[in-house]
Amino acid sequence: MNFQIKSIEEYNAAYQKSVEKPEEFWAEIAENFQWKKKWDKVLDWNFKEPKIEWFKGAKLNITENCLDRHLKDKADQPAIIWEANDPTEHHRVLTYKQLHQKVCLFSNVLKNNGVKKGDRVCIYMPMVPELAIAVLACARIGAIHSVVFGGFSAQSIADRINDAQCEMVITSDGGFRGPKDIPLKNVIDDALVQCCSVKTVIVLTRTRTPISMIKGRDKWWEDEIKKVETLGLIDCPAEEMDAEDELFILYTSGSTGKPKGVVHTTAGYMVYTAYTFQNVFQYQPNDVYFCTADIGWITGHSYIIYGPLAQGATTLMFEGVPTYPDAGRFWDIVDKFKVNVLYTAPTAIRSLMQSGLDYVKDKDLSSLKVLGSVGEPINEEAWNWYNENIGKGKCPIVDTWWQTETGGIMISPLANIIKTKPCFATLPLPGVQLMLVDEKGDEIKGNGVSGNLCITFPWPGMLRTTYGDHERCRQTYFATYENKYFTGDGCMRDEDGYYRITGRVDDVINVSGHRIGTAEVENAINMFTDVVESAVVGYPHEIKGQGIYAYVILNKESDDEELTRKDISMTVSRIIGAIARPEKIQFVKGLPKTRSGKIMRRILRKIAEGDVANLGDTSTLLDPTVVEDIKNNKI
Ligand code: 6R9
Repeated sequence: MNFQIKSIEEYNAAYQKSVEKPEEFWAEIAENFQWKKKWDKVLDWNFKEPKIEWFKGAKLNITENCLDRHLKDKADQPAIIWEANDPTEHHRVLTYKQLHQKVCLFSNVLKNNGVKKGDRVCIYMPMVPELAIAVLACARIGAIHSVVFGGFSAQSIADRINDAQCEMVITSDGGFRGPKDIPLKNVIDDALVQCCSVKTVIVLTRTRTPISMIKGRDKWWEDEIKKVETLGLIDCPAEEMDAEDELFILYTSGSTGKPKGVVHTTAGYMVYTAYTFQNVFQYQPNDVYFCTADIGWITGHSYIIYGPLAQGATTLMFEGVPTYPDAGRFWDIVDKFKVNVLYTAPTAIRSLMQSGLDYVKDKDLSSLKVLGSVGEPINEEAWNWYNENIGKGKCPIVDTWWQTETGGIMISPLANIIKTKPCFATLPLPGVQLMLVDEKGDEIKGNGVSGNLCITFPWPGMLRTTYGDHERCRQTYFATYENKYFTGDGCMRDEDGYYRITGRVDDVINVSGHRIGTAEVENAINMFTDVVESAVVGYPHEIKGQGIYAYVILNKESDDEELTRKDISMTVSRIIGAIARPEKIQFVKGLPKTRSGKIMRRILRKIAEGDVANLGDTSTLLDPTVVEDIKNNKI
């Protein structure tokens, strides 16, 4: 592997080359992978349509790169180490050879059930190795996976299945998360009432929760595996995929309407996740790498499965939550498996920080070399706590900024190479051309400035479209500023040229690192029988980063406000999922609107933040007394 950057000079040289000769730069990196046929052209693009094609004409299968090619020298090296939710349940280790075998077998299960190249498969599973196996099996036969996070409701799953017209669902009877059993198959049953495209449901046994199994549709994972074994379908040749064939769909919230299916394709995504994984974490052979994300989010896709496995790394997967059975669980895992690289989220750090140092003090964390952070801005206090108490001042913290749409890390220190600074994602990776712009789209030059963060040149890991609606992709990301990809984030560049992400500038709330669209939550609240109208904003939350604050107008006064709040909360839970439940619900008589009927969220945000003295200009409001009423009844 010859794309590892080893010094700041090498970083500077790589960055410069990536800007001056991007095609040559990425072609050299791509030489390190296994291709069935090499590309005819490295890059073809315009941000107008947009059209982005990387490694055009190349043929490959990503699982040959993640599995087969490591069998020569890493067959017996652990590919996945799995730690169960319950610390007394034995952990599992899958070597590259074993993982390869299991993926091949399950690929044959998919084929045996009629899944073909290009078909969409929805995966709704707990964090067990079979989830990674299901994902890789889809990729091996060329089916497009759409993983849905275990916390989403039946309605959300149904919307996603219908949007992608999935033919199959892979799930399990249930999942363990901390002290709870999550009834995954029950939720799928509820969802499937609305989905005609699904012909088969494969159900893994995990919790042994009683579930329904519908004849002809539902099949046990274990039985299906036995069937293909009996048929002698052990090996499964990897399907030949085009570089730009779709690899997966992952739904994410935006500022308007329903979630979008972000589409990633094969070759560019593979090259980008592998390259960034290697360079950001400076992964060394035999290191144990632990990313605490759920595979239901992009971080799990790119940095539990594809990036690490493409690099032949040992990736640790954890089924549970950081606080079960107690707030020392991450540190127990680091100690138990001698973890070298830990990649987690600020919300987890803040929650563990609050539990105190008793849970850290007797744990041996000396194996740690690199710490990572992702998902939301990390506040200085959390950064310092992580640095001092977990890294013992010796481990660089890589604060990695990126998005579902970017596929991989875009701005981050490279461990031990780029000097870190609390709260700063620091510098762009090679291949990433950033620009700060003002409202009009004009570039903000120089240092010590702030603006909206845009990217001006394609990178291999970027999204190609939003599933089934290319115009929406153009509108959302490429129409705000001409010829630029707009991230939706605000950002500052300090005197050293270091970047600090300040948060979303659109109507997206980041709750515990999860993106939630205000419009989505409002739609769900408005479904509640007595609601006339609602407006949702984010407010600073000590642990979650941001919490959801909802202003709600009822059609009649509630005789039990607490109960009505719970009813509304339950409604949101049913429609979207528990992650979108508002923290605070304030009943109001009216919402601050302009004369043209637009809700002035700026004012609502200020009130939710507790900054009532500073509401700015309210003279354009239709009825300024509304604001007084909201201020006086703030919760
Ligand atoms: C990978 C992931 C993307 C949004 C992004 C930004 C926020 C992510 C961050 C960060 C500050 C970081 N974000 N990483 N903000 N510093 N290191 O989280 O993808 O779920 O799509 O969220 O998260 O606001 O725009 P996704």
